[in-house]
Amino acid sequence: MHGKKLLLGGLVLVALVLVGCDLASAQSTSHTARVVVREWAFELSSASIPAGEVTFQLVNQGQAEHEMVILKTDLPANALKIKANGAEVDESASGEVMGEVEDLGSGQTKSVTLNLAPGRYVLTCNILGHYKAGMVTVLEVN
Ligand SMILES: [Cu+2]
Repeated sequence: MHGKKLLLGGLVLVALVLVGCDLASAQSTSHTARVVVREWAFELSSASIPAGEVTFQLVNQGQAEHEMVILKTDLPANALKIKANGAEVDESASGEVMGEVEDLGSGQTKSVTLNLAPGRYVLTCNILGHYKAGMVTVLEVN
């Protein structure tokens, strides 16, 4: 009789440990990508990030105002579709717009949290002329 109680107690303990592991892995699906923005580049803290909840923390270390548009696309970073004005990316023709951070003034920090599926994403600044000046980079989500 006493042995059965011990066995039951052991099973409860194992169940609690398993639940604890589940909670820990759920929390680890949230990740942060730090992005330094300046003329004329994006510097990502990492070129790839696990799928799930991704928080982009942007800091504008440049002098001009910038923005960041996140596109899901397989186009090469230097071959996005350009609007008729020749100076802006045609966002919807280039891919799926996942989100953006606008009006990031010099010295400002802003963040956006997105739920990203595995795939290839391109980050660009779509202020007139900024994409062509080099403000584009690729993020792999896996
Ligand atoms: Cu810009």
